[in-house]
Amino acid sequence: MADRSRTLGEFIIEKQEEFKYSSGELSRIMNAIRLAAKVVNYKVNKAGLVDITGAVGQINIQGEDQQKLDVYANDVFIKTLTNREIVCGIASEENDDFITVPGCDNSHSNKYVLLMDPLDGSSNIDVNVSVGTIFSVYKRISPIGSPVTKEDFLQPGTAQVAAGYVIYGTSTMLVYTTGHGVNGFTLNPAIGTFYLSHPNMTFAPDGKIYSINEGNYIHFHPGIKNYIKYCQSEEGDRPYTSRYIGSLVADVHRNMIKGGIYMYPKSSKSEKGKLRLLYECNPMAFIVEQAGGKATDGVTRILQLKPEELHERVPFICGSKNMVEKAEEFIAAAQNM
Ligand code: P6P
Repeated sequence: MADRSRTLGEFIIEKQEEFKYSSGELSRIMNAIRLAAKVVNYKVNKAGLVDITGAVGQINIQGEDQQKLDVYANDVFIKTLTNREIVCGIASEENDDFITVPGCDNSHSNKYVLLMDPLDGSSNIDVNVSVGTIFSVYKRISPIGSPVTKEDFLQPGTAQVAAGYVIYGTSTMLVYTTGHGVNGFTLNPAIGTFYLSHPNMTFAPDGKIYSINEGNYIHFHPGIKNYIKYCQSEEGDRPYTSRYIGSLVADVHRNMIKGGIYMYPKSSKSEKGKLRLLYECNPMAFIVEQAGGKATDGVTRILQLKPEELHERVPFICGSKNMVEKAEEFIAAAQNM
């Protein structure tokens, strides 16, 4: 039974020695994320009451309508991390280029960069469905004290030192890993404290839930179509249940707790899929693997992909190991036909 009296702050202190290279900076990053998550949570929960839902009339680099809460969440996380001078640079889904934290080129010796999707699933905001924040942390590769470079952000997912998400749902949770398993903390809104509610989260090797936008069925490649039909067939423990929230964090979180597979594959509509490698797929893949699951682009392990651009998209399949491997089998079989 979880020791629900342990707070996130206490957990971070207890686990301090597990943070690679850390002289307390990674703990300070987690503390900054904890604060920003509470601030964003407050606004997300009030979204229906104040004029903060709906689009701001701007288009972000993804060509998507920027929702007001997107912009607000982006500002909150950037300000919180910048004011505390704990990272050298930040890359965000909402910003065309990376941000160099002032002073990073001389006045402080910060050694981490952070990448984030400040509010994933924002199309769900106006219909009161769960949304999330996704973050990924790397140690910079450029010399400390010099200006942060694009290469600091274009590292393979295997180099991540921490990754996590916040899910703003029926309750607000912060789930993260530093490479020593996955732990989930639930916010008690009455006192503004996150408590350890889901220690050592793990994916069951099998599950009975498949998550994919079947509205794109006619555009999927044969391997994915064949796997979907496999999920729907009357054999063994099938048919599986189809569940798709349209919010990556919510779909993966549910699958981690109940077992299942999430897929946003490539298709004739988008040969690279939709999800972004650096601040959606890599952090979620790190978490999924640390929880004993698997994450691939259908052929290659996500964490081994070498990024070329900040906002590049990749096909993404993750979840219960045996389900992901079965999907990979169907993809390989179709390619060999
Ligand atoms: P579609 C949200 O926009 C997102 O990036 C993920 O959170 C979600 O899983 C996916 O896109 C939904 O995309 O095309 O199915 O609406």
